[in-house]
Amino acid sequence: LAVTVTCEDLDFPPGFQFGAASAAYQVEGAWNVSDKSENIWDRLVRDKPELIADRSTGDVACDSYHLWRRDVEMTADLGLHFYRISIAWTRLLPNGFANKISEDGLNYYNNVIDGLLEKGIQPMVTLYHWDLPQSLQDLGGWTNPLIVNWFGNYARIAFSLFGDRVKTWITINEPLIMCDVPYNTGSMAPAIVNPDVGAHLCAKNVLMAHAKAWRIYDKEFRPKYHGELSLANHLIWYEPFTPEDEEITETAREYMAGRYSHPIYSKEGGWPPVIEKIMAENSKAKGYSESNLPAFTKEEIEFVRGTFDFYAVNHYTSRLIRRAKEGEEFGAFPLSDVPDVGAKYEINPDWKPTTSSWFFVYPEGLRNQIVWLREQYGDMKFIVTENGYARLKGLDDTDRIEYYTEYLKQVLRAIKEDGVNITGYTTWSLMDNFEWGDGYNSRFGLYEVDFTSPERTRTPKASAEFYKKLIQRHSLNVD
Ligand code: PNW
Repeated sequence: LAVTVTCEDLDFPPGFQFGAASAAYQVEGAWNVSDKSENIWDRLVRDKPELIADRSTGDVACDSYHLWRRDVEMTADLGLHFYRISIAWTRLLPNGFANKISEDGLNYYNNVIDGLLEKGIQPMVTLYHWDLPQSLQDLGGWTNPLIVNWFGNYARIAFSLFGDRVKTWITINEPLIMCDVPYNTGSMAPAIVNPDVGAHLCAKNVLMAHAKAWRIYDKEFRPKYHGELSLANHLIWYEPFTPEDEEITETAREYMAGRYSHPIYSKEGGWPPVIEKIMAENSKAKGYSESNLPAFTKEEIEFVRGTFDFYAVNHYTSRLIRRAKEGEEFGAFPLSDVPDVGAKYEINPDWKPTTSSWFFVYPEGLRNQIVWLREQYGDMKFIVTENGYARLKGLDDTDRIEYYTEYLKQVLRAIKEDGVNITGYTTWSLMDNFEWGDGYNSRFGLYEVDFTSPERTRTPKASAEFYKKLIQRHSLNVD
């Protein structure tokens, strides 16, 4: 029996905001223009071209460095409330350190920010979307605790240059994909395979660096600029494969989402206790003399705890979790199994695959994930800072429209039935772009980009028309 929904049910609450996102390395191009220096992705695509499916690079990408006016025009055509961009650290600070600000880099970001504001679109700015200065990587990058200060100094400069106009900041994008993927699988920059130690050093330093930036903003900038900051977490939702897998699934959630949430959002702070315990046991069993999960001191726990103004959710996909059988081998976390907690994953055959190997469609995952976060950490404001759909090129992307419709229905249910305070939603992505290891094969854009034309022509897809209407009506009831 079909359930009838009234138009009312499909309306978004007043004030709910719609945006779209992109990231510097994926769209800007101009990798060596002016005094911009090399970052770890510039290095990776040259050193290890075999890691990119089509052996492409972000050297030119969408050429947004030169075509930013067109990007702004697109955001205005869609009627976006906000556009989420990221700053390329090496474009603003060519040395990586705070001792030199690039004039051209500064002009570029001023142009984009002012261009958006002229059209009434709020810029949402991410400080770090994975393009670490190679100069800092050479000093250990995210495994060196000094990066907490390096990042803090970069953040302070960005706040002082743009904070008068940028009111929503994301400090760091997806610790899960920037720490666990590179150090467990070597498939993303800096591609250093060191699953026992590297991934966890990165995790702790990322949390500390985020907290440093939040505290700098809170103390030095919030009183005059009144903005909001958070860290964006990539969350793969886990459900039990069988009813007996309930407990291991909850532990796997603590590993996936808890490691990067508990230290910031929980009342007590620090690592999730269950993960701390498992990691201590695993490290001992492997013969290490201390836990591979680096401890937080009491001061550090207090330093990180509470450093948020909202929870930023990046969500695409889900997994089914089960306990590994005796002697069963594990794939690497997070795209495959969760070896540290002894969990294997399965895919529900009903979940449609996409052109990205890690990505299966399960709309309820978004609602379940957010409700879980609220249960763990209490009521707070949530913003979906990324959600989108991967497919091959083509303007007639009705499957993407279906994806957005179904995931947004789950956002509405979380708001209306579960009473979660979700205040905004962001599509990934405004336009097709360099999709990391998938190169230009896997397309996420509302606008198609012709990567064979020097003009990098952008054409709206069917999904762009859909999103525009949705924003106008402030409702999923768009026909
Ligand atoms: C996120 N995975 O990245 C990022 O924030 C974007 O830069 C990216 O384009 C978008 O999602 C779509 O992929 C991910 O392998 C990259 O599981 C890889 C994975 C997940 C997210």
